[in-house]
Amino acid sequence: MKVSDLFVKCLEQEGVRYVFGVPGEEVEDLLFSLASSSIKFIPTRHEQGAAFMADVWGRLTGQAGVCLATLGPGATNLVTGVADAFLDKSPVVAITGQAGLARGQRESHQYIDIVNLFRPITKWNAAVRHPDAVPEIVRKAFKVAETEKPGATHIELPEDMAEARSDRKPLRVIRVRRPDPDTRAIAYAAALLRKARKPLIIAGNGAIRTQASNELRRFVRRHGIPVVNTFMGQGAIPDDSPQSLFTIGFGFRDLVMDAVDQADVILAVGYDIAEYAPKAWNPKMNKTIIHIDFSPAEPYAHYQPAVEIVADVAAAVRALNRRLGPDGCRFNPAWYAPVRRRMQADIKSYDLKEGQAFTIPGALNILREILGDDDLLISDVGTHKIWIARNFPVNSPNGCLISNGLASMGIAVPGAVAAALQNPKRRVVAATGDGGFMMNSQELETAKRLGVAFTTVIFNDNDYGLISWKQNVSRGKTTGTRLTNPDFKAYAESFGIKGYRPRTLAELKQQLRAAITKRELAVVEIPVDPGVNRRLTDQAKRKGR
Ligand SMILES: Cc1ncc(C[n+]2csc(CCOP(=O)(O)OP(=O)(O)O)c2C)c(N)n1
Repeated sequence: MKVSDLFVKCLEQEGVRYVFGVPGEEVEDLLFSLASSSIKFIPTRHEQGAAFMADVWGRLTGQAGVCLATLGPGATNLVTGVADAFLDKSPVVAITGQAGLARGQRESHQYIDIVNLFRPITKWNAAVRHPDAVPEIVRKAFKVAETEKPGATHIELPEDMAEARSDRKPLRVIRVRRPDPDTRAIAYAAALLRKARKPLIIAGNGAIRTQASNELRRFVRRHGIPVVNTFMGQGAIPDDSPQSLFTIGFGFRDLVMDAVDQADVILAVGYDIAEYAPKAWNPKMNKTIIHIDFSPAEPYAHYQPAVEIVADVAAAVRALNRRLGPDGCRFNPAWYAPVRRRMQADIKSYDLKEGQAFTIPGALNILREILGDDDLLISDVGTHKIWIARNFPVNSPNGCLISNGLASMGIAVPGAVAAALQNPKRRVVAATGDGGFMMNSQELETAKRLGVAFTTVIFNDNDYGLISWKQNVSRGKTTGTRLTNPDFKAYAESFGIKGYRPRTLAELKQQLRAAITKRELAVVEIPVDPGVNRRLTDQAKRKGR
């Protein structure tokens, strides 16, 4: 069989449904093999869009999303999305073409060393150097990408290999059982929690994968321990439960720190230090830390666990729950209730009033009312990401996706394409700044062509707002951030997509609802007043947080 056909058979064996990418001459064989398979190749308008689609697909399904690019510029365009998957722990397999082996030794048209380029941003990568190696290489790429902690892998398929022949078959795919937690580690962790006066759970990215969030919910309900989520751990327990203290991870001392400061024992569940450095919540290095994760803790001065439970997160939480028994914790659960009340009142205080300029947190309160718990908000990166993490309560795992490892702008629109494709029944909103929107807005055409439906909400401040916010805090002035923008409504309409630009509060409410409930592609431009940002950080400073 032709190697490109064998390669695609291996992808089918892995359960791949879509390959996102941009074609090129060097991937021609692969494209034609895909065309005669059960897998759909989705041409995107930029390889970065393809990589972000694969990234979000992987995050939502736990199965590797696949992106494809040609050699040279195609591969370099994939880099940001692949790096995002790498740091955000999202399973992705990136495939790139390459020139035939006969010309790799000299300077040559579009030839760069892609394998070395991708090495630092992948868990594993390899080039196909022998036709018979394809089944093992493809299996390994998927296995490594999907094994905890998930991430990106990369395969290079040179054009001469793609047209060679092999009689090999795809390898079998079997689920790897993850290790059970060590009983002595569980006993020690339980003893620490029994003695704790103010225990607190930090739920990270790993707490929303697999069954972990179900187990965590049971654990929290039984023991009453409060939970803070990292940006990527949102929804690990529902924010409407009395134990939720919403989100940590801000670059300033927010209300949540009133609880974090008091906590004596921290139970870190699936927490990734790439997301939020422990120095921020353990500055004096005096907290007792229990680490539960799929892998051992990264050596870090401010994160030296008293015990590390390295196992399947769900199994570890379940075992700890059993070990503690029904009344294993003896702390007074009233300690954190006032913090939660203050946080809830604060979110409500941003409700917009007629005549007032629109703000991001005000618009988020409206969005929260429109979207159900099982719908999905995908955040881009900017001011709005901070507000979404802080002011948008999430009640289901993956109810809100935020890129917070690499934290790359431009993910929301392509991410929404993948999410809408993955579950057409769920309502999806891509929330973005004007800066991030313009980085990958071309993927609206991909969405239109695919016939998927989602709403893009652009918070427009004609500025790289988060950078201005930070510059203003540190220097009292800004530079290099101001932008001008196209007419976003007309821009959307030029794609054949419904565009909205509300001017009054009544219009904002009505147009957001119309856009989201109509189940069609829509773009809503919300002009926003950035003054609210500065007030938040000033207020945090004044309170000495
Ligand atoms: C690809 C990429 N480039 C640059 C940055 C640095 N950065 C972080 S936020 C931001 C500004 C975002 O502006 P915009 O999308 O308009 O959102 P806003 O902050 O105004 O809500 C920049 C430039 C980044 N995170 N990602």
